[in-house]
Amino acid sequence: MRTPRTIITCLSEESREERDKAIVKNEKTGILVMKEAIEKIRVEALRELSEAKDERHVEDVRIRYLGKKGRLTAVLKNLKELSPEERPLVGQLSNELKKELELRLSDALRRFLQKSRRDKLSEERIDVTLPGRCLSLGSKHPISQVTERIVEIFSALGFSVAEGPEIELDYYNFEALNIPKHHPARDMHDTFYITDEVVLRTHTSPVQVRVMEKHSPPVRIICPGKVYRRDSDISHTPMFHQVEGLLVDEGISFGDLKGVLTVFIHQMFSPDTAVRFRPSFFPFTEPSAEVDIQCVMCRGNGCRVCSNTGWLEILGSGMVNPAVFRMVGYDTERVTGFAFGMGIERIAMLKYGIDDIRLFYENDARFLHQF
Ligand code: 2NL
Repeated sequence: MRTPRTIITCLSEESREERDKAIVKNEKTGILVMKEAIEKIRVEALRELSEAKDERHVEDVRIRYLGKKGRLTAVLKNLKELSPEERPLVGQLSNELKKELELRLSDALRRFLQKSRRDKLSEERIDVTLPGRCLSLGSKHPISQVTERIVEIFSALGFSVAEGPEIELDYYNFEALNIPKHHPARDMHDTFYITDEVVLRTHTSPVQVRVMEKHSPPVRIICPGKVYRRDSDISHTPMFHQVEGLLVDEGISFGDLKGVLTVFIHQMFSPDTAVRFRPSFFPFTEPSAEVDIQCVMCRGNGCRVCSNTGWLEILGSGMVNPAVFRMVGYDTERVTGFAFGMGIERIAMLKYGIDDIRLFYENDARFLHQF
């Protein structure tokens, strides 16, 4: 058990002597008993206070000694039971002790408050030497990067960018492009139908039809954007991106088509890439050609990517079918034009050597940050 190191007294030496004399005088009246009782309260209160662990304990001591039902309060309440001579002496002693205890209690309380404030501050201390947290920056999606590059190349060749709705009328998506009612492309299994007359566009050609309806030739546009088909495997997703191009003017020939697309391929891949035009069929072009490039992986020697042919198909093209021009009111005697279309995912996969189209849509930052 610890005893308090300092004893606070509110009495001067002279008054202490006077009091002791008075106590001796009143010895027979039992005042000594009272003095001892008060001293006992004092010793016990101070001991308890010295053992207090926190503010709550201090408050507890205050209540038990100085509170309404406290031990010292009880002594003061009973003063009236004493004789008139005894009363002032005991009263003085009790008041002294009361003052002393109040002082010690507020002292202890202040010490605990300071300590908890110090503890809180050191808990909250910031280590300014720690390295900062890095902001993780995003990067442009490879599909956006490839789209921007395609737009850049065709812009330099004098093409403008045109955009249009992704939810499209059957008329613009099929009818105006000379795709007849029972063509396989219109099948419920290949197209997302909203209603009988409304579809999710399956290519960006309807944008070109809308531009031709509004503007007379010459027209030089490319139409990048999202398109939708009911397809899903390692090389197909229900939504993908396409760029289509259209050039209409007087005297446009298949030679112009070959020249423009060859320049595009040489700028998109490398100037020494071999290009091949292969006959094909599309309802909206006549004649039509599939465009192949020398395999970018094996440089034409044959590999898994080109199925050992040495060639990769990268776009479809052709001279615009006069039936399409008639739908938009163009004079087929005066103007001719060429058009082409390519899948951006396919171009990006070939350019970066990616073998699964689904990687573009998983949003795995480790994949996306590589481009
Ligand atoms: C492909 C083939 C092609 C077109 C798209 C087109 C647009 C109009 C008129 C005529 Cl308005 N043609 N577009 C022409 C040939 C091919 O795309 O394989 N795309 C991924």
